[in-house]
Amino acid sequence: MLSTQTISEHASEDSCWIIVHGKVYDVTGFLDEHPGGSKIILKYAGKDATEAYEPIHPPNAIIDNLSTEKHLGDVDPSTVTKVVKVISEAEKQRQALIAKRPPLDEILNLHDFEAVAKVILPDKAWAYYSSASDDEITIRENRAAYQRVWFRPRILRDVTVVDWSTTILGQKSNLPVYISATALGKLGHPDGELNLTRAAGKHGVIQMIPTLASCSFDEIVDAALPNQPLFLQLYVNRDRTITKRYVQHAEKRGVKGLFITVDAPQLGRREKDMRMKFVGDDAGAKVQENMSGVKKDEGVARAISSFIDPSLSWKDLPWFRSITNMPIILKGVSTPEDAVLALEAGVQGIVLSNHGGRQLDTSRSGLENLIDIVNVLKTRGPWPNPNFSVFVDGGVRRASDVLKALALGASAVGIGRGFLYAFCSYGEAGVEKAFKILGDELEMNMRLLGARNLKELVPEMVDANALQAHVGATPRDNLFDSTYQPLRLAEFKAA
Ligand code: 173
Repeated sequence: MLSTQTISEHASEDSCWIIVHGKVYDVTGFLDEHPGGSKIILKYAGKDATEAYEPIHPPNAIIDNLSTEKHLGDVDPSTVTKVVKVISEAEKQRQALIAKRPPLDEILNLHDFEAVAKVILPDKAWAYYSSASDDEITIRENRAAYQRVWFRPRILRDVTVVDWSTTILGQKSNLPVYISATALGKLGHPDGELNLTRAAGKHGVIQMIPTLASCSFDEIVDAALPNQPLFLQLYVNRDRTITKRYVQHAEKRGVKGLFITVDAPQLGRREKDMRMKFVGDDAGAKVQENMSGVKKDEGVARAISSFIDPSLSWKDLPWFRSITNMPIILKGVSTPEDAVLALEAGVQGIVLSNHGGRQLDTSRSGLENLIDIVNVLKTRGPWPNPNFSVFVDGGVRRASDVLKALALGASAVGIGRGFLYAFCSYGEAGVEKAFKILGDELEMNMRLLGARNLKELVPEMVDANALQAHVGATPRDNLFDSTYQPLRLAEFKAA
């Protein structure tokens, strides 16, 4: 056992020990390999790093990444000075607000979860989750696009019974919606992604596990019911042996689809996240003063994304096919040109996605791209193509959004933030409620639309003529609206 005194003597780049979950690790040789850079570890050199480690890393990350001789043993508890943790005023206020949340039965739609999450989340978490790239034009367009599509409902069709169940990549799903991957769930709730897994299991919904989940992959799979279908979102590592191990482990554990993210060779600049970086973090403030070379302009996401391989290309796809039998889906396709390349490459599907507006700003919405892409795919084989699924995500909050995307040819729709905010604000019960809301909305909208099942949703049920006209949805311009003074008009002379 090691005393805290001994540990604190290893607080430099030459010898860096840290404590995580009561165990001591020598991370000196790992400093340069840490995906988030060495400086962030050095902040905790010689000290307990558990609190900073927890929301960002799966529990086993440090054990798996360090060879056993670097596992130095337990901290001697008799040497630990119990610090009474001072709860900040801001945290006290936050807890008081959590206690005053609206009761769950007053939550009527997915927007409500978002409004509650904004109030009760720590600022850092809200900034990370809600932020999008640059001027945040695409994230707003993702919602606006759905508002430019109008329904053409059919009548007198005996809609007593309506059924919105489906299969997604051959897996039964009670909703034509899957839970899309969002990273770092523990920033927003202590149980992180497990809230989604448990609720999804109870309600027959499919969850896509994120590579950068706060919970470990195995914790998530262990929390699923036997035979509960799960998908995996993959960030491809520069070290392909790591990716291969990860993918093959996932397949062995029963994952039913591999969604390779292809729109993030570099992470977009999410300025709200970047501005939060060191705010309210005393240790961070010191680093900022004392250390040159700390990247002050990196938010949570960018700091931990350096392992992602920007060299990923079409040439890699045969390799993925050779290492797994799971269906392979490319997540982040935006053009008919790439949709055709994906079809020709023999993958099993694509997700029309702009990464929730977090990557290339002013890229178009998945919904708008769906129209062009379906038109081209129709000329390249059977439609719908049972061997090639087209999914859409981004901005989906209402069943009416879901129905519009399905009518225009989507196989199913992904929702990321909608479910994320449901668990941030109400845990697992929030996610269950979100499923219930979507089911109720689907039932009503399908009756009113005259579609008794998802097959009866046809392109003629929507008017998408305005979709490609971006007028009317011109977003606010932050520079002109917030910083510049308004133009002045001619003024009368003072009397
Ligand atoms: O959108 C994201 O924030 C994201 O995909 C990501 C990527 C790398 C690290 C953390 C999150």
